[in-house]
Amino acid sequence: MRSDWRFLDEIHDFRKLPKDNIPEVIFWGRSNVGKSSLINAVTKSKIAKTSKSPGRTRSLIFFQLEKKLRLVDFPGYGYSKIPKINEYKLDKLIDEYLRKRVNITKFFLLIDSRHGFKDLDNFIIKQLDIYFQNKIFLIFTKTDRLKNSKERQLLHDLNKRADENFNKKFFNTSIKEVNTIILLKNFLMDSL
Ligand SMILES: Nc1nc2c(ncn2[C@@H]2O[C@H](COP(=O)(O)OP(=O)(O)OP(=O)(O)O)[C@@H](O)[C@H]2O)c(=O)[nH]1
Ligand SMILES: [Mg+2]
Repeated sequence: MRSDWRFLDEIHDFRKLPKDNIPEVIFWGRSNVGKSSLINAVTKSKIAKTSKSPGRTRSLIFFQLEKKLRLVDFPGYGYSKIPKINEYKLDKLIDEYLRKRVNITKFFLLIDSRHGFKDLDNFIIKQLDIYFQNKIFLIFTKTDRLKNSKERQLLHDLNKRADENFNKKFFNTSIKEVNTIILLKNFLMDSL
């Protein structure tokens, strides 16, 4: 099936955001957690730029399905090697987007299934919860990299925490396991 997703825009300035109210779904999480890769997987395309090294996405990048739905590829957090002056501008843009954007419908927060929740993840979930409580969903990424039963147990523990501590619906994904992507995609399409 042909994918009708396309790159829409790369935004560095709040005033340049798309003016319409098409629903927006955000992908956020630490640098290198797999946000851009997951966007490519669910859109069955290569519209998002991915990289082996962290800090690839440094703006808000919008992808759009017809006039129905947008995905927003967020810059990763927790990567310290980026000049502070650039990061200040980016933080301001993210802050303003989160405070003022009215058409945010879902918020996917990605956690690397091998590394679990870090302090910054916990902090961000808590902050987002204030405004977006029912719109936040957790995604544990790169599950193909869990090699033994001990590592699978860690994922089980993370799932339990997502449910019991954070009270969030969650997904376990691997861009190499198509069934995990289909589940996420179906859920995403419910935003339509
Ligand atoms: N094995 C495996 N590797 C993955 C998976 N998802 C992403 N990766 C790899 O992880 C690396 C980072 O992926 P990106 O999608 O660029 O990560 P990102 O979160 O967009 O990173 P930033 O834009 O820097 O914040 C790349 O080398 C991907 O190929 C997965 O499900 N399994
Ligand atoms: Mg990226």
